[in-house]
Amino acid sequence: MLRYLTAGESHGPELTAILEGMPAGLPLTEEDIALDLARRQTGYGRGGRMSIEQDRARITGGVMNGLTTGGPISMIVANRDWKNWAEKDIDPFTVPRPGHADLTGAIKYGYRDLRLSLERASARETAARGAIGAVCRKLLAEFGIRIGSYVTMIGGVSVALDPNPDEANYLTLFTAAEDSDVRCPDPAASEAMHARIREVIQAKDTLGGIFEVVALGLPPGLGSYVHADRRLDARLLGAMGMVPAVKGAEIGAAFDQATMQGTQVHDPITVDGEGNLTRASNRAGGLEGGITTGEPVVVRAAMKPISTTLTPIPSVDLATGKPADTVYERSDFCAVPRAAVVGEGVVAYVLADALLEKLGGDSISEMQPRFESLRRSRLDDLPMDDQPWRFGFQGE
Ligand code: EPS
Repeated sequence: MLRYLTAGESHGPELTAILEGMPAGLPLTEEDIALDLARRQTGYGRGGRMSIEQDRARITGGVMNGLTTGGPISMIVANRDWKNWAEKDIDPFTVPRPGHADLTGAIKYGYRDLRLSLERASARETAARGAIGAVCRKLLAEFGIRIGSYVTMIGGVSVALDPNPDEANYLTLFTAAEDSDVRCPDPAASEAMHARIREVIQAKDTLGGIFEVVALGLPPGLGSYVHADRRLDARLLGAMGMVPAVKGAEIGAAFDQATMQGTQVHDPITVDGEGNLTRASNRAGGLEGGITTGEPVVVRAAMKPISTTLTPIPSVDLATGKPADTVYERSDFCAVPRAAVVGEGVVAYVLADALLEKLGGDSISEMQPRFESLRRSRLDDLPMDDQPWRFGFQGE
Protein backbone atom coordinates (compact mmCIF):
# COMPACT_ATOMS: atom_id res chain seq x y z
CA MET A 1 0.00 0.00 0.00
CA LEU A 2 2.83 2.36 0.95
CA ARG A 3 6.20 2.71 -0.68
CA TYR A 4 9.09 5.10 -0.16
CA LEU A 5 12.47 6.06 -1.49
CA THR A 6 15.28 8.08 0.03
CA ALA A 7 18.29 9.56 -1.74
CA GLY A 8 21.34 11.52 -0.68
CA GLU A 9 24.81 11.16 0.79
CA SER A 10 25.98 11.79 4.34
CA HIS A 11 28.03 14.88 3.43
CA GLY A 12 26.12 15.87 0.28
CA PRO A 13 23.84 18.90 0.12
CA GLU A 14 20.62 17.26 1.30
CA LEU A 15 18.58 14.10 1.78
CA THR A 16 15.38 13.49 -0.15
CA ALA A 17 12.48 11.30 0.96
CA ILE A 18 9.37 10.42 -1.02
CA LEU A 19 6.45 8.54 0.52
CA GLU A 20 3.71 7.30 -1.77
CA GLY A 21 0.33 5.83 -0.82
CA MET A 22 -0.67 8.12 2.06
CA PRO A 23 -4.41 8.83 2.00
CA ALA A 24 -5.72 12.36 1.50
CA GLY A 25 -6.92 14.54 4.35
CA LEU A 26 -4.23 13.76 6.95
CA PRO A 27 -3.24 16.95 8.81
CA LEU A 28 0.52 17.26 8.42
CA THR A 29 2.93 20.09 9.18
CA GLU A 30 6.70 20.43 9.15
CA GLU A 31 6.46 20.81 12.95
CA ASP A 32 4.96 17.31 13.27
CA ILE A 33 8.01 15.91 11.51
CA ALA A 34 10.53 18.17 13.29
CA LEU A 35 9.62 16.64 16.63
CA ASP A 36 10.70 13.13 15.61
CA LEU A 37 13.77 14.39 13.78
CA ALA A 38 14.87 16.22 16.94
CA ARG A 39 14.33 13.08 19.05
CA ARG A 40 16.53 11.15 16.61
CA GLN A 41 19.34 13.64 17.18
CA THR A 42 19.50 13.22 20.94
CA GLY A 43 21.29 10.73 23.15
CA TYR A 44 24.53 10.63 25.06
CA GLY A 45 27.40 9.04 23.15
CA ARG A 46 27.01 10.82 19.84
CA GLY A 47 29.99 12.30 18.03
CA GLY A 48 30.61 15.84 16.79
CA ARG A 49 28.24 15.71 13.81
CA MET A 50 25.09 16.33 15.81
CA SER A 51 26.31 19.71 17.01
CA ILE A 52 26.46 20.70 13.33
CA GLU A 53 23.10 19.37 12.16
CA GLN A 54 19.68 20.71 13.14
CA ASP A 55 17.37 18.47 11.18
CA ARG A 56 14.15 19.78 9.71
CA ALA A 57 12.19 18.31 6.83
CA ARG A 58 10.94 20.78 4.25
CA ILE A 59 7.76 19.42 2.67
CA THR A 60 7.91 20.01 -1.07
CA GLY A 61 5.00 17.93 -2.35
CA GLY A 62 1.84 16.04 -1.39
CA VAL A 63 0.60 18.47 1.27
CA MET A 64 -1.58 21.51 0.60
CA ASN A 65 -3.11 23.82 3.19
CA GLY A 66 -1.85 21.53 5.95
CA LEU A 67 -3.53 18.38 4.63
CA THR A 68 -2.13 15.51 2.57
CA THR A 69 -3.51 15.42 -0.97
CA GLY A 70 -3.13 11.68 -1.59
CA GLY A 71 -0.17 12.39 -3.88
CA PRO A 72 3.44 11.41 -3.11
CA ILE A 73 4.79 13.34 -0.13
CA SER A 74 8.26 14.67 -0.83
CA MET A 75 10.55 16.00 1.87
CA ILE A 76 14.02 17.53 1.91
CA VAL A 77 16.37 17.41 4.91
CA ALA A 78 19.42 19.65 4.49
CA ASN A 79 22.91 18.52 5.55
CA ARG A 80 24.39 21.54 7.29
CA ASP A 81 27.78 19.80 7.26
CA TRP A 82 27.76 19.99 3.44
CA LYS A 83 29.29 23.46 3.46
CA ASN A 84 32.29 22.08 5.39
CA TRP A 85 32.89 19.49 2.69
CA ALA A 86 31.88 21.17 -0.57
CA GLU A 87 34.82 21.53 -2.96
CA LYS A 88 37.20 20.20 -0.28
CA ASP A 89 40.27 18.19 -1.32
CA ILE A 90 39.76 14.78 0.21
CA ASP A 91 42.54 12.56 1.50
CA PRO A 92 42.48 9.13 -0.09
CA PHE A 93 40.55 6.58 1.98
CA THR A 94 41.91 3.12 1.22
CA VAL A 95 41.92 1.25 4.57
CA PRO A 96 38.47 -0.35 5.06
CA ARG A 97 36.98 -0.29 8.57
CA PRO A 98 35.96 -3.82 9.64
CA GLY A 99 32.23 -3.88 10.31
CA HIS A 100 31.45 -0.92 8.06
CA ALA A 101 30.33 -1.05 4.41
CA ASP A 102 33.71 0.26 3.19
CA LEU A 103 35.06 -3.03 1.82
CA THR A 104 31.84 -4.77 0.79
CA GLY A 105 30.70 -1.59 -1.02
CA ALA A 106 34.01 -1.29 -2.89
CA ILE A 107 33.88 -4.95 -3.94
CA LYS A 108 30.29 -4.66 -5.07
CA TYR A 109 30.46 -1.32 -6.89
CA GLY A 110 34.10 -1.27 -7.95
CA TYR A 111 34.92 1.98 -6.12
CA ARG A 112 38.46 3.35 -6.35
CA ASP A 113 38.06 5.23 -3.05
CA LEU A 114 36.22 3.88 0.00
CA ARG A 115 34.56 7.20 0.82
CA LEU A 116 31.94 6.42 -1.81
CA SER A 117 30.79 3.44 0.31
CA LEU A 118 30.52 5.37 3.53
CA GLU A 119 28.70 8.34 2.02
CA ARG A 120 25.59 6.34 1.21
CA ALA A 121 25.96 3.59 3.84
CA SER A 122 26.11 6.21 6.61
CA ALA A 123 23.30 6.27 9.14
CA ARG A 124 22.81 9.89 8.15
CA GLU A 125 20.22 8.45 5.76
CA THR A 126 18.03 7.66 8.77
CA ALA A 127 17.21 11.38 9.02
CA ALA A 128 15.24 10.96 5.76
CA ARG A 129 13.63 7.77 7.04
CA GLY A 130 12.82 9.51 10.29
CA ALA A 131 10.74 11.94 8.24
CA ILE A 132 8.94 9.04 6.52
CA GLY A 133 8.32 7.42 9.90
CA ALA A 134 6.97 10.68 11.34
CA VAL A 135 4.33 10.90 8.59
CA CYS A 136 3.35 7.26 9.22
CA ARG A 137 3.14 7.96 12.94
CA LYS A 138 0.79 10.87 12.20
CA LEU A 139 -1.51 8.53 10.25
CA LEU A 140 -1.51 5.96 13.06
CA ALA A 141 -2.25 8.68 15.64
CA GLU A 142 -5.46 9.55 13.74
CA PHE A 143 -6.65 6.09 14.80
CA GLY A 144 -5.37 6.29 18.36
CA ILE A 145 -2.30 4.14 17.71
CA ARG A 146 0.88 5.21 19.54
CA ILE A 147 4.47 4.10 19.14
CA GLY A 148 7.26 4.55 21.66
CA SER A 149 10.63 3.05 22.47
CA TYR A 150 13.17 2.62 25.19
CA VAL A 151 16.65 1.19 25.60
CA THR A 152 16.99 -1.92 27.77
CA MET A 153 20.74 -2.58 27.51
CA ILE A 154 23.89 -0.71 26.56
CA GLY A 155 27.28 -2.43 26.52
CA GLY A 156 26.15 -5.12 28.96
CA VAL A 157 24.40 -2.72 31.39
CA SER A 158 20.75 -3.82 31.52
CA VAL A 159 17.58 -2.51 33.07
CA ALA A 160 15.14 -4.85 34.82
CA LEU A 161 11.62 -3.98 33.68
CA ASP A 162 8.19 -5.34 34.56
CA PRO A 163 7.93 -8.51 32.41
CA ASN A 164 4.23 -7.98 31.75
CA PRO A 165 3.47 -4.27 31.33
CA ASP A 166 -0.03 -3.08 30.35
CA GLU A 167 -0.72 -0.11 28.08
CA ALA A 168 -0.58 2.37 30.98
CA ASN A 169 2.79 0.94 32.10
CA TYR A 170 4.13 1.27 28.57
CA LEU A 171 3.07 4.92 28.41
CA THR A 172 4.99 5.51 31.65
CA LEU A 173 8.04 3.79 30.15
CA PHE A 174 7.81 5.96 27.01
CA THR A 175 7.66 9.17 29.07
CA ALA A 176 10.51 8.13 31.35
CA ALA A 177 12.66 7.20 28.33
CA GLU A 178 12.15 10.69 26.84
CA ASP A 179 13.68 12.14 30.01
CA SER A 180 16.80 9.97 29.84
CA ASP A 181 19.83 10.85 27.70
CA VAL A 182 20.31 7.15 27.00
CA ARG A 183 16.54 6.59 26.42
CA CYS A 184 16.35 4.19 29.36
CA PRO A 185 13.17 4.45 31.49
CA ASP A 186 14.91 3.67 34.80
CA PRO A 187 16.99 6.54 36.29
CA ALA A 188 19.51 4.29 38.09
CA ALA A 189 20.05 2.09 35.01
CA SER A 190 20.28 5.27 32.88
CA GLU A 191 23.08 6.52 35.06
CA ALA A 192 24.90 3.18 34.84
CA MET A 193 24.52 3.14 31.04
CA HIS A 194 25.72 6.73 30.85
CA ALA A 195 28.78 5.78 32.93
CA ARG A 196 29.42 2.78 30.69
CA ILE A 197 29.41 5.02 27.60
CA ARG A 198 31.70 7.55 29.32
CA GLU A 199 34.06 4.70 30.09
CA VAL A 200 34.10 3.50 26.49
CA ILE A 201 34.73 7.02 25.17
CA GLN A 202 37.77 7.19 27.46
CA ALA A 203 38.82 3.77 26.25
CA LYS A 204 38.50 5.10 22.65
CA ASP A 205 36.01 2.40 21.75
CA THR A 206 32.30 1.98 20.92
CA LEU A 207 29.21 0.21 22.31
CA GLY A 208 26.04 -1.43 21.07
CA GLY A 209 22.90 -2.45 22.91
CA ILE A 210 19.27 -3.49 22.85
CA PHE A 211 16.12 -1.40 22.46
CA GLU A 212 12.41 -2.10 22.33
CA VAL A 213 9.79 -0.49 20.14
CA VAL A 214 6.18 -0.85 21.29
CA ALA A 215 2.95 0.01 19.47
CA LEU A 216 -0.20 0.63 21.54
CA GLY A 217 -3.86 0.85 20.55
CA LEU A 218 -3.66 -1.46 17.55
CA PRO A 219 -6.85 -3.23 16.54
CA PRO A 220 -6.74 -7.02 16.18
CA GLY A 221 -6.60 -8.22 12.58
CA LEU A 222 -3.63 -6.39 10.98
CA GLY A 223 -1.35 -8.64 8.95
CA SER A 224 -2.16 -12.18 7.85
CA TYR A 225 -1.03 -15.81 7.77
CA VAL A 226 -2.59 -16.55 4.38
CA HIS A 227 0.71 -15.94 2.68
CA ALA A 228 4.22 -15.93 4.11
CA ASP A 229 5.08 -12.40 3.03
CA ARG A 230 1.93 -10.98 4.64
CA ARG A 231 2.93 -12.15 8.13
CA LEU A 232 3.33 -9.04 10.25
CA ASP A 233 6.12 -10.74 12.25
CA ALA A 234 8.15 -11.09 9.05
CA ARG A 235 7.49 -7.50 8.02
CA LEU A 236 8.44 -6.09 11.44
CA LEU A 237 11.54 -8.24 11.84
CA GLY A 238 12.66 -7.35 8.34
CA ALA A 239 12.05 -3.68 9.03
CA MET A 240 14.26 -3.76 12.12
CA GLY A 241 17.07 -5.05 9.94
CA MET A 242 16.74 -1.79 8.01
CA VAL A 243 18.04 0.15 11.02
CA PRO A 244 21.79 0.53 10.46
CA ALA A 245 23.94 -1.72 12.71
CA VAL A 246 20.93 -3.79 13.87
CA LYS A 247 21.94 -7.43 13.56
CA GLY A 248 19.18 -9.14 15.51
CA ALA A 249 15.47 -8.69 16.24
CA GLU A 250 12.70 -10.53 18.03
CA ILE A 251 8.97 -10.22 18.69
CA GLY A 252 8.30 -10.20 22.42
CA ALA A 253 10.92 -12.17 24.32
CA ALA A 254 11.36 -14.75 21.54
CA PHE A 255 14.93 -15.83 22.31
CA ASP A 256 14.17 -16.37 26.01
CA GLN A 257 10.95 -18.19 25.14
CA ALA A 258 12.89 -20.56 22.92
CA THR A 259 14.31 -22.04 26.16
CA MET A 260 10.89 -22.57 27.81
CA GLN A 261 7.95 -24.96 27.53
CA GLY A 262 4.79 -24.11 25.59
CA THR A 263 2.58 -23.83 28.66
CA GLN A 264 5.01 -21.28 30.12
CA VAL A 265 4.93 -19.17 26.98
CA HIS A 266 1.47 -18.95 25.43
CA ASP A 267 -0.97 -16.36 26.76
CA PRO A 268 -4.15 -18.02 28.12
CA ILE A 269 -7.41 -16.68 26.65
CA THR A 270 -10.17 -15.65 29.07
CA VAL A 271 -13.52 -13.89 28.74
CA ASP A 272 -14.52 -11.06 31.04
CA GLY A 273 -18.01 -10.22 32.32
CA GLU A 274 -18.65 -7.95 29.30
CA GLY A 275 -17.90 -10.59 26.68
CA ASN A 276 -14.39 -9.33 25.83
CA LEU A 277 -11.78 -11.96 25.06
CA THR A 278 -8.83 -11.01 27.21
CA ARG A 279 -5.26 -12.02 27.94
CA ALA A 280 -3.60 -11.66 31.31
CA SER A 281 -0.19 -11.60 29.62
CA ASN A 282 1.30 -10.58 26.27
CA ARG A 283 4.23 -12.92 25.88
CA ALA A 284 3.34 -13.25 22.19
CA GLY A 285 4.38 -9.61 21.74
CA GLY A 286 1.01 -8.70 20.22
CA LEU A 287 1.08 -11.11 17.28
CA GLU A 288 -0.38 -14.57 16.70
CA GLY A 289 -0.41 -16.21 13.28
CA GLY A 290 1.21 -13.13 11.77
CA ILE A 291 -1.81 -11.04 12.85
CA THR A 292 -2.19 -8.44 15.60
CA THR A 293 -4.05 -9.70 18.68
CA GLY A 294 -4.99 -6.21 19.88
CA GLU A 295 -2.33 -6.37 22.62
CA PRO A 296 0.75 -4.12 22.40
CA VAL A 297 3.11 -5.08 19.58
CA VAL A 298 6.61 -5.41 21.04
CA VAL A 299 9.67 -5.58 18.78
CA ARG A 300 13.15 -5.78 20.28
CA ALA A 301 16.37 -5.20 18.39
CA ALA A 302 20.09 -5.73 19.01
CA MET A 303 22.55 -3.16 17.66
CA LYS A 304 26.22 -3.97 17.21
CA PRO A 305 28.85 -1.49 18.44
CA ILE A 306 29.57 1.33 15.96
CA SER A 307 32.28 0.18 13.57
CA THR A 308 34.27 3.44 13.48
CA THR A 309 36.58 3.20 16.50
CA LEU A 310 39.18 5.65 17.81
CA THR A 311 41.33 2.67 18.69
CA PRO A 312 42.53 1.28 15.35
CA ILE A 313 41.41 -2.15 14.16
CA PRO A 314 43.75 -4.21 11.96
CA SER A 315 42.91 -4.03 8.28
CA VAL A 316 44.62 -3.83 4.91
CA ASP A 317 45.55 -0.75 2.89
CA LEU A 318 43.96 -1.61 -0.45
CA ALA A 319 46.29 0.86 -2.21
CA THR A 320 49.49 -0.92 -1.08
CA GLY A 321 48.18 -4.39 -0.21
CA LYS A 322 50.00 -4.11 3.13
CA PRO A 323 48.57 -4.57 6.63
CA ALA A 324 47.37 -1.24 8.03
CA ASP A 325 45.41 0.07 10.97
CA THR A 326 42.07 1.83 10.43
CA VAL A 327 42.20 5.62 10.41
CA TYR A 328 39.73 7.60 12.53
CA GLU A 329 37.97 10.71 11.32
CA ARG A 330 34.85 11.28 13.44
CA SER A 331 31.95 9.16 14.62
CA ASP A 332 29.48 8.28 17.33
CA PHE A 333 30.55 6.17 20.33
CA CYS A 334 27.13 4.72 21.04
CA ALA A 335 24.07 5.29 18.88
CA VAL A 336 21.62 2.93 20.60
CA PRO A 337 19.33 5.74 21.91
CA ARG A 338 19.12 7.16 18.39
CA ALA A 339 18.57 3.72 16.83
CA ALA A 340 15.52 3.25 19.07
CA VAL A 341 13.92 6.35 17.54
CA VAL A 342 14.82 5.13 14.04
CA GLY A 343 13.26 1.79 15.06
CA GLU A 344 10.02 3.59 15.96
CA GLY A 345 9.98 5.04 12.45
CA VAL A 346 10.41 1.73 10.65
CA VAL A 347 7.76 0.10 12.85
CA ALA A 348 5.41 3.04 12.16
CA TYR A 349 5.88 2.50 8.43
CA VAL A 350 5.06 -1.24 8.61
CA LEU A 351 2.03 -0.68 10.83
CA ALA A 352 0.70 2.22 8.73
CA ASP A 353 1.04 -0.04 5.69
CA ALA A 354 -0.82 -2.88 7.46
CA LEU A 355 -3.55 -0.48 8.61
CA LEU A 356 -4.06 0.84 5.07
CA GLU A 357 -4.17 -2.73 3.79
CA LYS A 358 -6.94 -3.53 6.27
CA LEU A 359 -8.97 -0.34 5.84
CA GLY A 360 -8.38 0.57 2.20
CA GLY A 361 -9.62 4.03 1.29
CA ASP A 362 -8.10 7.02 -0.44
CA SER A 363 -8.88 9.50 2.31
CA ILE A 364 -8.92 9.65 6.09
CA SER A 365 -12.68 10.23 6.01
CA GLU A 366 -13.16 6.96 4.10
CA MET A 367 -10.95 5.12 6.58
CA GLN A 368 -12.57 6.40 9.80
CA PRO A 369 -15.91 4.55 9.54
CA ARG A 370 -14.15 1.39 8.41
CA PHE A 371 -11.91 1.59 11.45
CA GLU A 372 -14.95 2.00 13.71
CA SER A 373 -16.55 -1.12 12.23
CA LEU A 374 -13.47 -3.35 12.58
CA ARG A 375 -14.20 -6.61 14.37
CA ARG A 376 -12.82 -6.56 17.91
CA SER A 377 -11.80 -9.33 20.27
CA ARG A 378 -15.38 -9.88 21.51
CA LEU A 379 -17.57 -12.96 21.75
CA ASP A 380 -20.41 -11.04 20.03
CA ASP A 381 -18.21 -10.50 16.98
CA LEU A 382 -17.48 -14.20 16.68
CA PRO A 383 -20.75 -16.12 16.28
CA MET A 384 -19.93 -19.83 15.95
CA ASP A 385 -22.19 -22.41 14.26
CA ASP A 386 -21.32 -24.85 17.03
CA GLN A 387 -22.66 -27.89 15.10
CA PRO A 388 -21.00 -30.69 13.13
CA TRP A 389 -20.21 -29.88 9.49
CA ARG A 390 -18.88 -31.81 6.54
CA PHE A 391 -15.26 -31.24 5.50
CA GLY A 392 -15.93 -31.04 1.77
CA PHE A 393 -13.65 -29.86 -0.98
CA GLN A 394 -14.11 -28.91 -4.64
CA GLY A 395 -17.64 -27.58 -4.21
CA GLU A 396 -19.03 -30.88 -2.90
C1 EPS B 1 27.79 7.91 10.72
C2 EPS B 1 28.87 8.71 11.13
C3 EPS B 1 28.65 10.03 11.78
C4 EPS B 1 27.27 10.06 12.40
C5 EPS B 1 26.29 9.75 11.29
C6 EPS B 1 26.40 8.30 10.94
O1 EPS B 1 28.69 11.09 10.86
P1 EPS B 1 30.04 11.81 10.44
O2 EPS B 1 30.79 10.79 9.64
O3 EPS B 1 29.63 12.99 9.60
O4 EPS B 1 30.72 12.19 11.70
O5 EPS B 1 27.02 11.25 13.06
O6 EPS B 1 24.97 10.02 11.68
C7 EPS B 1 24.39 11.17 11.24
C8 EPS B 1 24.99 12.11 10.56
C9 EPS B 1 22.97 11.29 11.63
O7 EPS B 1 22.31 12.26 11.24
O8 EPS B 1 22.46 10.38 12.29
C10 EPS B 1 28.03 6.62 10.03
O9 EPS B 1 29.16 6.35 9.64
O10 EPS B 1 27.08 5.82 9.87
